[in-house]
Amino acid sequence: MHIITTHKNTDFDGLASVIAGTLLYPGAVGVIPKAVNKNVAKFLSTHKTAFNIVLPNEIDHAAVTRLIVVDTDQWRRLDRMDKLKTREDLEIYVWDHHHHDGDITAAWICKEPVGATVTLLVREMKKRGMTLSPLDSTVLLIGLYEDTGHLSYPGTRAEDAAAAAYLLENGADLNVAGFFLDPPYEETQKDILFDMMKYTEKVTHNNYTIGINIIKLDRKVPMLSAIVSMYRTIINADAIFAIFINDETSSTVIGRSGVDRIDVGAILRKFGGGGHAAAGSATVKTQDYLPGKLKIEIIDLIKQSKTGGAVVADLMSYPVTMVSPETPMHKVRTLMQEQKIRGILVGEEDRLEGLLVLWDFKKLKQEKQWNSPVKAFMIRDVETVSPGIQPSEAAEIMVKKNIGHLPVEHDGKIIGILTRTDILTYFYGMLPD
Ligand SMILES: [Mn+2]
Repeated sequence: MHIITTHKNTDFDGLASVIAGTLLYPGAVGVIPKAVNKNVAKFLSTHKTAFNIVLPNEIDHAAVTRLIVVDTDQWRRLDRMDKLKTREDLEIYVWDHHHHDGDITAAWICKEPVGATVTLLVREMKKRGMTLSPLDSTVLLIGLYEDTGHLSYPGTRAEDAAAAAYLLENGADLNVAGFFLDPPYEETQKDILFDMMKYTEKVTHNNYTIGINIIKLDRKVPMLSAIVSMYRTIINADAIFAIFINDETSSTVIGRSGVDRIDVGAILRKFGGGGHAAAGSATVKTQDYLPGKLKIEIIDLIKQSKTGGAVVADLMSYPVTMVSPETPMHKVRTLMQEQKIRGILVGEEDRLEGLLVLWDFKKLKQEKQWNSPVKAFMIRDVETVSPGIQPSEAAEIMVKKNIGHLPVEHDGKIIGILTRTDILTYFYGMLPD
């Protein structure tokens, strides 16, 4: 017997990957853990019989000869599979997209950092030229959309979008997908959301705003992660960590991030949890961390994180070319052409007096003006920035003042120049080394 299973508290990517597995490995049975997320439970209540899936207690573990694990690579996350852990004759395959290394030793493994595990299985389906039913395509698309935030989370790869295209070609129904992905909020969820809004501690790190909440739950609330995601958008934070006190014994931290540089999964792994850069969670025992202590530890980890990002000094160009204010315009033009630069600083020694950009050449109306000194055409009121500020701050100054060149000043000296090109290069992820 061949079985395919996934992690407990199964989300749609886990379910979709199991169902995709039953299509890729004909004859294999999908085993869905007893504990599944609320929206997955809602989906299964009406769709279960359409798929070849059973519960862990419905299988004969002794008869299992091949175990296919999807969307995790950790034994502790599987439901009632411990009996298989020590079996030496068992063949194990793993399909996963999580960054960390788990403890399941597999004979064959497909592990790549795409946005959703189902993307990896879809790639194999495409390779085999398979066509899918609209129902299968729909559930696979729900998994893909849930894990990638409709292809919007920073961890989304081009291949995820290609997988979505394939599923839509095969008839995936966006109305059905939308129904299960954005379930209506009920009173309990609204109460939690209002509780969160009453007070959020905000921490600023490297120009990013991170919200932290501690909320006491008086009963089990489904869809907490959806509430946290929504809350992050409402308060416009770059990332959010919500600590939910379940009872005296444990708290659950749910983190969401909208920026690549705050890796929620990496932070929550320190507390025994996991996830991706954009989304993660951890359940923490009160005996290890009281909620207040947990909050302080999370803030510390955010502040220590090495992925703090570049500063202007990392992006600026140097050395800078500076000409004296008396330099004739024709010389300035030649210099800029030779050096292929669009702006040049004007000054003496360390004293910056002005800036001339390509655009200023348009001020020259007569040929003889090319013999005039640059000081007659330069911009005198030059904005400078310090090397330690964030690229986003510098970008904001450029936008506000509508300028494309910012001389970088340190201890009264001009040490470099930051241009729009430098900023664009940075924001499109091509940080020069
Ligand atoms: Mn996943």
